[in-house]
Amino acid sequence: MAEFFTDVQSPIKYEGPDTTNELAYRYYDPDRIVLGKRMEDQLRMAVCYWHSFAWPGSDVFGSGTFDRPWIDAAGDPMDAARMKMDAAFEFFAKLGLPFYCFHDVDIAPAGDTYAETKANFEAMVDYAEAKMADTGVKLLWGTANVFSHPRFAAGASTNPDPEAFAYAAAQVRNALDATNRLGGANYVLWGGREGYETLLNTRMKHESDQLARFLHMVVEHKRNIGFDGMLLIEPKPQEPTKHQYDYDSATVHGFLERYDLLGELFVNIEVNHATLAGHSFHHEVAYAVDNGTFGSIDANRGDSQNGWDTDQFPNSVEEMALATYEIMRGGGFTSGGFNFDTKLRRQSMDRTDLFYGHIGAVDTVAQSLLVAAALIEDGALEAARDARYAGWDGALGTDILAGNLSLADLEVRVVSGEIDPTPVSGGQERLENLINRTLWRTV
Ligand code: XUL
Ligand code: CO
Repeated sequence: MAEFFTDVQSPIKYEGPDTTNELAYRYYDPDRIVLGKRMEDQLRMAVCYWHSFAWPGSDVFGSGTFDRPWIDAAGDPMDAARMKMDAAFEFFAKLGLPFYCFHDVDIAPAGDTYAETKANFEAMVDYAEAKMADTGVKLLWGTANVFSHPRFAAGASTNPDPEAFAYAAAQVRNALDATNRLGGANYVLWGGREGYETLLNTRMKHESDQLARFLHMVVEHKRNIGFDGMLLIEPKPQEPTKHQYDYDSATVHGFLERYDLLGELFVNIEVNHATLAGHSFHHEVAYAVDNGTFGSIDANRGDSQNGWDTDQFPNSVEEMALATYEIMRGGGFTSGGFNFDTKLRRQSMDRTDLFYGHIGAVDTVAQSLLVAAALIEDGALEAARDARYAGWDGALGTDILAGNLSLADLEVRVVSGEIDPTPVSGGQERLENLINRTLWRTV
């Protein structure tokens, strides 16, 4: 079989922070025990198929720039799909992460009819099954692309045309079955076109009801086939659609509650989607952890100077560490993990750039875990939060929360002068210093 990544002859290894080898891990040490688990099991990192193997490096102004013979391959599209998968699994095995993720359309070409597309997909799922057995690489999640084809221009489940809904249902059924067959740990639903461009032609409530019906059908199918992974919604506020219904963690939480889906679906939080929603990644993760909807992460980063989804490889330990702290504070991942939903820059055209991008990202996530562990073991951050809310453990706080006091009761006590709050410092700078000291000490 052809070898595609000839600059890397053996799997990337942990060599420690002082190594001069650019193709080595400095912090990701899979067997190191952190917070009671092997680092590999704590982080559950994955490579995504779409940006790394199916995307040629094109943008809206220009065509692909990347050196990817499996994308440019002439001839039988199934031969090209197998070549792409050979390259992908060679990369996965050499990078040494335990997981990967894919969309149906990433791995198999479309046929002239749906039946042909399905047959192509099934043949490629067989091929993937054999590759997974050979390499030991596992599937963190599968998903269906129900946003790229023109039939989904007005949405998948939220399309005004029920035939588009039905077509999306067919694709999701197949992708969920394939994920189950491949032992996938989760299944993701990103609603790229589940939103609207203009209210002039849109019935928002009708579209929300359609989306909820779709999700109930997915839950029912999951039960029927005995899939025991999590179903994950991936919030994003906009892009490609002007306004998406799964705007952020809180919006998804409200939606799940409204349509009786809480406990059935969880969130896959992407860093750059959080920032597009006007939140920090830290906020999105903390919201989901606190409300029992946390599932998994798409790790990447945006660019603070522009407003679109740049999907860059993460390189800020601070940004990752704050979110990782909240994940670990909540007990860590169950079936989720860190998937690198990341794109190389268009000028990073060499195949080896895929290694550099991932190695830096993996080390960033590994460092973030070390910082999170140090913060948890030190306890000062949580102690500061506890101290700030200590009043709520006293008689007044407990009585308020227990519903024993009315507005009128409280007013009586304020009028009598018994209650007269004294402002106290929030200590933000002191806590920022604590974070920085922990970063400097750990990294
Ligand atoms: C798009 C995005 C998707 C999902 C999977 O912004 O993040 O790649 O992760 O469909
Ligand atoms: Co994503």
